[in-house]
Amino acid sequence: MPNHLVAGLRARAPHPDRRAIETAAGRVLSYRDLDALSGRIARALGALGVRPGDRVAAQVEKSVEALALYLATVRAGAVYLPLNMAYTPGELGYFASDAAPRLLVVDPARRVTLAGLAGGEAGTRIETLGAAGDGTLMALAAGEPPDFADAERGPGDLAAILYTSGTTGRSKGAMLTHDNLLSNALTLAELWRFTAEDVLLHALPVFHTHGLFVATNTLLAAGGAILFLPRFDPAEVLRLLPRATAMMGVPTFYTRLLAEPGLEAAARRLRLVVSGSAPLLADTHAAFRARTGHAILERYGMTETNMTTSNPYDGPRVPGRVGPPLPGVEVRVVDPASGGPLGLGETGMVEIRGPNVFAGYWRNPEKTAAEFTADGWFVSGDLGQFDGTGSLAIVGRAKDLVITGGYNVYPKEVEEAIDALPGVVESAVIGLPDADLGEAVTAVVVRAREGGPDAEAVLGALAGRLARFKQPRRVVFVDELPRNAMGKVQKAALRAHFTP
Ligand code: MLC
Ligand code: AMP
Repeated sequence: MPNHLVAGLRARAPHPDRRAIETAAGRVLSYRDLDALSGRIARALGALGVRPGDRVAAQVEKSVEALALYLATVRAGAVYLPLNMAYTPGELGYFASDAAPRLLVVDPARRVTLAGLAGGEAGTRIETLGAAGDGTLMALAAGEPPDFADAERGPGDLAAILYTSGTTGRSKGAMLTHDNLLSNALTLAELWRFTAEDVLLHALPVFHTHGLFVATNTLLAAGGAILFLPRFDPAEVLRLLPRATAMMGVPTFYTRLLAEPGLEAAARRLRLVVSGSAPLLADTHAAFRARTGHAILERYGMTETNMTTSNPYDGPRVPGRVGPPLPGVEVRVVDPASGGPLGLGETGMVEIRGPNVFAGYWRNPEKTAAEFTADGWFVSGDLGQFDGTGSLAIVGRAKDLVITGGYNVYPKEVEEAIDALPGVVESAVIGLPDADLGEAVTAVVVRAREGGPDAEAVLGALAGRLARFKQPRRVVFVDELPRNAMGKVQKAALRAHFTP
């Protein structure tokens, strides 16, 4: 048995001399180089005691080595668990205890702070990897030979666990199989016409589905090249865009690029511009088209399902719609109360079934059971509506979620942190429209009559406890929260009231 994901990605591998990755600083790795790098790391993982099925967690800066660590983990038959660099040590402690990784790879600057996470149920070891490819893991890998026999793994074996914030405040690990990732990569490569001639500008983080799987796996599956930027920086994107044939991003990338005078010239060689992870405003779509001639192709996905729908490559890319289901993927819209099917134009819960849908939440069968219907459909928590052409629109969310700059923030987690402060009676966290981030995290707080904190004190107390992107941009105070007859806080009313 081969290694399902790696063998599948290699099936259309170009000549080993072809470019796989080029960094913004001009470092070039061919497919052969990338193979050798991930091979050395895979051997190092083995030397560190990582066995098939073990979890390898990584909270590291974006680098070629970080990407190679992902590939090495999968080649070794282990399960990759990437973590946002913005997570605080407290947040990281939860992931480490829940996932029980055999190995935790961290930035060299954090080794001392995070040393307490070693040991535990899986005997977690800690190694380091820095932005420049430095650190103890690479020192070990450098001493290993480049060839590595990939561990045998079947379609249903786990390749990765990605944590998504939970409505109850605790993150859940979405278990993604080899075939979840491979089937999606092959489908997208074909649908979006990626070939070995393509060069993808990659400015997304590599700890989420979008940057790690949609951008990376799809390009590797097609044998194309990745132009790898350490982060999204508009000036750097404009400098490198003329060399790319395609780019992928969250809507904030495109609104920020529209503020750049050189956009038209830089975008001339592109054949495809993809947006996802959050709703793309019709205005952004129109402005980008007017400036560059490109109709941004919007697609819809989730950590649990990878990509589910996409606007067509040929044919109309309708602003505000995310397109029909991908080939092999089924989507239905149902009445959230009865579960019964709804007709065209009717808004209801989006449910998804197909090879893209994850295997469940890590060590959490109750949550898994709660989010699947009896007949095996995943309940997305998004509200959608089909039109007569079979194209889906995401028109809202049933789940209480804020998406800021493409990052998800579950209000409950922030509310719990605010409610714990002395002098706070209760709070409600909402997302308000924001021209840059799509939605901005906003805290609506009820204080005790005396001795309650001011906005600065609330923000000061959250700093260091919650990742920066979860911290409110604005704190407002009210005498009481609006509630419905059931006593539930009416967040829609709060949003309406505070939207400028
Ligand atoms: C950074 N900050 C954010 C933020 N990103 N705050 C709220 N929301 C965000 N998204 C903080 C910074 O820490 C900083 O704090 C301050 O805001 C200003 O930072 P900035 O320099 O303006 O932000 P920047 O670093 O440029 O980041 C913005 C961004 C980035 C949009 C480029 O957030 C990003 O790369 N987002 C992509 C997210 C993503 O990949 N999502 C895919 C999920 S997968 P301070 O303290 O310095 O002021 C998924 C499935 C699917 O959803 O369908 O794809
Ligand atoms: P995540 O859990 O980080 O993977 O975020 C997934 C969520 O992002 C989905 O459930 C949607 O709410 C949202 N999302 C992703 N793509 C789109 C899109 N094109 N339009 C609207 N919402 C989207």
